[in-house]
Amino acid sequence: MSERSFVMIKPDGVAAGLTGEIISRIERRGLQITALTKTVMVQVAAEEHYAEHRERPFFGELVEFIVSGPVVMMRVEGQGAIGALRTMMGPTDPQVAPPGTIRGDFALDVGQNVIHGSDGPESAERELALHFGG
Ligand code: IDP
Ligand code: MG
Repeated sequence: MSERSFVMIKPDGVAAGLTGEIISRIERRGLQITALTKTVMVQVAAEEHYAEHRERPFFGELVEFIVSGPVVMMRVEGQGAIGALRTMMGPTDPQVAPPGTIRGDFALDVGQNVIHGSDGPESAERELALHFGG
């Protein structure tokens, strides 16, 4: 079944020059990028994006990091896109992310783990509405 996901290359990934590599992996997997923009996210959008983590001790640091530089935001569509992208990203903590995953290949720190991808259909629709208006 075709799904839509919201994917974001975080400021560390953009700064490390990984935009092309990550877009290439998504395309080569057979997924469609149907919207794409490079921008510096405003504070309120970052807070809303990570609203589920508002009470976590790392929330302030997380929002500060996300607005610290340009990000590349995408709407990605295709069969099982949400799960396929989460598998390609690897686990949240790059220390346990296997080689071959984006986080396992390009990150070391849980706070700077290169990429975001929606964790389910509801968060995907919420995030796409927030950042792309749908
Ligand atoms: P996810 O990005 O794999 O979906 P979430 O649990 O939704 O992971 O957490 C959102 C983001 O918050 C993570 O990608 C990571 O950058 C950051 N984060 C999660 N846990 C920690 C932590 O324990 N310390 C610092 N940052 C964290
Ligand atoms: Mg998440």
